[in-house]
Amino acid sequence: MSIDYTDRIPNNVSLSDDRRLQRALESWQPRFLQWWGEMGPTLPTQDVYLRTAVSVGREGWANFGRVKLPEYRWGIFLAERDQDRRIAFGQHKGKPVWQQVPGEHRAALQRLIVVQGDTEPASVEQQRRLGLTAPSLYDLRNLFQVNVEEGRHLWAMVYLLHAHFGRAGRDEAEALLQRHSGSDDSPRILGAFNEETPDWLSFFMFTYFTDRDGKYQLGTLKESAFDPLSRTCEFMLKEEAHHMFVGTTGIDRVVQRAAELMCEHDTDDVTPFGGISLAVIQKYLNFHYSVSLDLFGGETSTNVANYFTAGLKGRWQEERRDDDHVLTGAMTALPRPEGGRIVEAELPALTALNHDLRVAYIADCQTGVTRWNRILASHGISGPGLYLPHVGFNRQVGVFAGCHITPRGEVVDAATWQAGRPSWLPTPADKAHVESLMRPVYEPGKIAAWLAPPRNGINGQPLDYTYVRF
Ligand code: BYC
Repeated sequence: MSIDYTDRIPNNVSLSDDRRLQRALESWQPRFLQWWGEMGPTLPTQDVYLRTAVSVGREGWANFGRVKLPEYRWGIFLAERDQDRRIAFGQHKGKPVWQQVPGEHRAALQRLIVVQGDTEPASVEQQRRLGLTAPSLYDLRNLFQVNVEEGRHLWAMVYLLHAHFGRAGRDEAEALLQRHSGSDDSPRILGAFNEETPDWLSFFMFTYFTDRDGKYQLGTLKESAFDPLSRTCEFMLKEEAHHMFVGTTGIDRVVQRAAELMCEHDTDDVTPFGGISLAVIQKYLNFHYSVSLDLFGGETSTNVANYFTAGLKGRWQEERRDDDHVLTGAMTALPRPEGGRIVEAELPALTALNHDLRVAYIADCQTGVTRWNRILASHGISGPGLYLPHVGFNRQVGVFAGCHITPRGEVVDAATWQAGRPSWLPTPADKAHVESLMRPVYEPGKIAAWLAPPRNGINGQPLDYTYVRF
């Protein structure tokens, strides 16, 4: 079904057939716009070259054009419905999926949707000042693309809350605009979304590591027996791919520039030459990776076992798994700290599903690291290169919380950990250096000196295209 852009709220869910729902969402819309005005991008612009979905099919979901940011058409888009879709896992496996929320799963589904919804505006809030220091118009445009789509992902969750959870859902939709990233009084729900994203290296790390958690969480919600949630997440995943592209290629470009300066000046410390040294890149990587690992919840969780058994949240690529998809009685091995060592423990697979998802995520994260080391190798830089720190490093959630584990996976005492901290996580001096490089470059085709230019423009446009007009 194509998207109706004549409606105040563009949608492919026949919103005009349900007047009550339409009115409820139309009364939420001005509050969303007010939030966007107050908490969205701070940099004023005339228009931005953006992609907007005009239908969910292959041809229509990526239409490019110049858009005035406050007039972006945030809408409600669900992937096409598969009339024969059946539940793929858990105790209801094989039965038809649900178009309505079953009473007994109301609270749990609402919780999952609220947690997912809360992350979307949080990231816009975290990134709101980055427009003031973009390294090029190309990057600035990518930032705004990510921001408008996170705003649309908020709409996606708010639609589900309004359409399926009655008064409680409407209250939760309000609360999504009232919590704010980093607020003392009403912070965002998950840890990583209360951290700052003060500079573009952090932004690239965030879009590489934290948006990738989004990919994996959305992938599990796409398996949900609650079909509207599944279809919503399926479409969100398409948009999410570009966010991770921004992260992957952003870090590519920072690493490439570091490598060029290392060769040119025959040194590892490229700080005096306006680059970011590999040691600092590694520290930013360590921080964003470990904070993102926390987003998967505890290694053992009865919540996740209940979600799975009830059919609310599946596993990554559930239908490709070669097992019974019910997992009663299945066991799995996972690492945990014990008496100063890290050992493998056998646990019921059902309660270890957060760990299961994290394993797939970690393998995916590793592909970026391999790619960045390949860039270094292509400049003749061998040696240890960049790496993912140990899964227990710097963790606040799960079995490793409270432990002192080095990036290389040694269990150490608190004093040793504190002494090592400045070489593992960004120090005030590292942050000050990165911050000092953050100067806006807004001339078409020009690019800041701390990163390499992108390989290609957006949608076939040249690099010197005016992606943003002021
Ligand atoms: N910070 O049983 P446990 C994205 C809470 S990112 C604070 O171990 P569970 C995006 C937890 O809520 C994807 N609290 O974990 C990316 C629970 O509290 P309650 C977002 C945390 O429930 C970039 C308690 O601790 N989507 O889309 O199995 C830009 C015990 O937890 C944290 C989702 O997360 C934390 N890090 O799993 C934009 C999907 N971790 O319930 C967007 C929906 C845990 O006892 N959420 N807690 O009060 C979920 O599936 C699960 O709630 C979680 C946690 C995976 C988050």
